[in-house]
Amino acid sequence: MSAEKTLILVKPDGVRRGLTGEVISRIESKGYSIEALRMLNADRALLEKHYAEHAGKPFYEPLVEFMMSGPIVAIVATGNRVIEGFRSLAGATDPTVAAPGTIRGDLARDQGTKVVQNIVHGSDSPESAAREISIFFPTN
Ligand code: DAT
Ligand code: MG
Repeated sequence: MSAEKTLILVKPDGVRRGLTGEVISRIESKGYSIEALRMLNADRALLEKHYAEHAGKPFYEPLVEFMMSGPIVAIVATGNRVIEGFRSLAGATDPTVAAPGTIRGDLARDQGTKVVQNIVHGSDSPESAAREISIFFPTN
């Protein structure tokens, strides 16, 4: 059986703050493998595809703007149950209540912005992982 894959993003706040290495280190320290990695400036069309499930929500436009505010790093990580495992490493969406020990709990906080800035994205199901990987790594 081939190992599961997930799509991880280091968001613009993570890249700006020099936390890309820290995020990669936590992925690798947990024992997952990095299969692909690229830094990019995401455009609106790409982000609208990636965040289609959130279209129409009050934080949608701020989310797209935030994700265009600087470079991001897209990563495909692999390993058994990596989707669930990375979500656990990332912690809760709201960094104020994300558990200490998680990426969001240790490295992020409420910045008073319309959209939550929380360092990382991780796919939440095999279906979203496949869809999101094809958006960021169209040739994989
Ligand atoms: P997650 O990134 O934990 O999967 P999500 O998919 O529900 O969370 O939302 C995508 C991003 O949008 C999330 O990382 C931060 C932001 N966000 C989510 N809910 C929000 C809210 N109620 N207010 C502001 N920003 C929010
Ligand atoms: Mg999500």
